[in-house]
This record gives sequence, structure tokens and C-alpha cells, in this order.
Amino acid sequence: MASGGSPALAPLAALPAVEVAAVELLTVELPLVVPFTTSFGRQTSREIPLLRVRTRDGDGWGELVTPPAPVYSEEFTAGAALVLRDHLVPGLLAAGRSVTAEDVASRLWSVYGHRMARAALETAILDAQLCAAGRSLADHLGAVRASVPAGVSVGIPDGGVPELVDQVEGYLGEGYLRIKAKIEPGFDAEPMRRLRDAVGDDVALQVDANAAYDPDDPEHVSALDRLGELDLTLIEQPFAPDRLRDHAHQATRWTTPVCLDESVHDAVRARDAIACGATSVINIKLARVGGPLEAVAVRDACLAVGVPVWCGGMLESGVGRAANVALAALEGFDLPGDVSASDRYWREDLTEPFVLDDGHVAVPTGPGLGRAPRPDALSEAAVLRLDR
Ligand code: SMG
Ligand code: MG
Repeated sequence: MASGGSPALAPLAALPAVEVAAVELLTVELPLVVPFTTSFGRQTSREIPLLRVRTRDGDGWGELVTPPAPVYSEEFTAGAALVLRDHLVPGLLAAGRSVTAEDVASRLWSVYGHRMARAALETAILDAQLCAAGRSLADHLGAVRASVPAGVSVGIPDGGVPELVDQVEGYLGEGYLRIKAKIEPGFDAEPMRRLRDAVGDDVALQVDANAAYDPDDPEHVSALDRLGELDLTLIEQPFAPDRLRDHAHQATRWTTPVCLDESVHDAVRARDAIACGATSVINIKLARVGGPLEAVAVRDACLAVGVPVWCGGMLESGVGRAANVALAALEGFDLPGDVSASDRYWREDLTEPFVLDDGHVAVPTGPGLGRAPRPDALSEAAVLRLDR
């Protein structure tokens, strides 16, 4: 079990509130450049809802990263849109239209869950506040680097191992610093052995099961056991999110570190998971934990006990990616994250693109997120007003 003292982390500076004039959800559909298949499904495009908070001082943006169906977690896009319109936005504005990012947690404490929806709202308000203050999100959160090491998450390809190897070699050729391969029962130890043989021992390789394995099924566990021969950086979320004790049990048997993703929905859960030995690395997604402020709290909980973290992704457009890249620039984010360049996902991003430079992605320096959607990218967006 990890232990240690809390490092002195500076609290975030207080920013002036913004006066909300309108809150809207603008949705566009964007095709992925390659289909993305995980243990829970195949995606060929993304419906991308962007939350816009209009204020007197300008607009703030946040991205709703929910998938169309409740397959990654309970959240899904249509449900998130309703909870924003019927609960989160009215609940937030009931106490007045002058708001801060912190108000999303404090005024909405009685609404359970829906963290991806809350994250979009909190990010948009914080973006508006920071734009008004002329300060970047990375700066505000305490970034310690100007660019972040980039990894890439590779789905289970339709063409099996030969296509996986081709894709991975392409990404390595572009300069990505680590590869994360998706696995599922039936596509695990043997395909990963062939991938390891093809790319060589020097490539940082990790796998993500998205909770597809049953800890009570000996065949599932044995397939995961065999991953131990492949010198993987980590195995991400083998079992269902609530099965902390099963993760802890297998972690004592495996040499490969266990990294939790779906299980960790806030800083309290991060502390519990670490304390019971269920995880020795954490994938932090600001959208999964309810926004950038809780993401920093999760990072703080991990840093306090020496647990490394890295920044995950949810196939975001440049809007969500800007927030992820700012988070990945913080102290403690020492492993390359799923913060790939725009062209890994989209032919044309909704914002000015993120590009790969020597295996790194530059942290935006402009006010707020440092990225906003191009107006022409939103010309055909469906608009839903959330604040009446
Ligand atoms: O943004 O590059 C990305 C995707 C990273 O693999 C990725 N995310 O479980 O970590 C994860 C998955 C969830 C994606 S579901 C749309
Ligand atoms: Mg994951």
C-alpha cells in the first residue's frame, strides 16, 4: 500500500464570477479517420455536443464527452443533455446568474452523478472566467510544462493483428511515445504477444480492457495472467468499475501494474482504490470525474501517496482536448497520456488543430482553453437552449 505525506500544492486562485446570459448545447457530427473499437462497441464517428456559456464578457466552451449509449459508464448523450437542461443548469442558475466554476459543485451537490454533464458545464464557466481574466487554463491549474508527451490509444481493428501492427507502426513512425491497445476476451494475450514481437521491447506498450473481464472466470483471469510476459507499462481497467477488491487481489498476483479508469469517479474513490491496493496508477479524465477542479483533486490525492497519473481521453474534439492538454501539463502527469494530435481522430478538427511535434503536443497558452470552435465548423450545428 502506498503511503506518504501531502506535498504542498498551491490552491487555485479565485477568479471573478461571470454573469450568464445563455447556456446552449451545439451538436455536430464528425467522422473519425479510423473506426474505434473497444470491448463495448465500435464507433465510426462522434456526435459532439459543445456547451456554450454566453456571458457579457464573451463565450466559454466545454465539451460533453458522453457516448451515444451508456456503454462506457451510465452516462450517454441524450441523458446528459436532459439532465443539463432540466436539473444542472436550472439548479445552478436558481441561486443567481453570477456564477463561478466552483458553483457547479457547491450549488449542485444534491444532484447525483452525471459527471460528464457537470464537467462540460464547469469547463465552460471556467473558460469564460479565464477568458475574462486573460489567463490560460494551464496557467490557472498550475502547469509545469509547455508541451505534454503524447500517447495514442488504438482500437481493436476489423482486420485483426496485421492491421493493428500496421496502425501501431504508423503511429510510432509519426513519433507517438507510447501505444495503448484495446483488448477484450478473445483478443488479448496472443494478439498482444504478436504486437510486442512486431514492435520490439523498447516500445512503451499498455492495454485497456474497458471492464470486459470477469474476475470469477478462470479463463478470463488466465488470459490476463499471460499478459505478464509482455513487459506492459500497465493494464487498464480489467474488471467492472465497482470490483475494487478483485482488482486488488489480482494486482498482488500480477507483475503488470493495474491502472484504474472507469472505477475512479472522484478523489475519494481514488484514495480508497489506492488504499486497498486496487490500483497503482490512475488514468485521470476530467470529464469522468466531473470537471477540471475535481481532476486536480484526484491528482492531488495520487501525488500525496506517490501514485503516478496520466491524462485519458474520450475522443474529444479540440475543445475537450484543450482542457485535457492543460491538465496533462500539471505536476504528477509523468506518463504519456491519450492526448493525441487532432489528425489521429479527425480530418478537420472543430478548432485550430493540435499537432504532434517530436512526440509532444503543445499546451495552449491563450486565455481560457486557448481553443474555441471555428464558427464555420458550427454552421450546421443543432442548438439546444439549456437555460429556460
Ligand atoms: O481520446 O484518444 C482518445 C481515446 C482514448 O481509449 C481511449 N478512451 O477507456 O480510456 C478509455 C477510452 C474510452 C473511450 S470511449 C469513447
Ligand atoms: Mg480506459
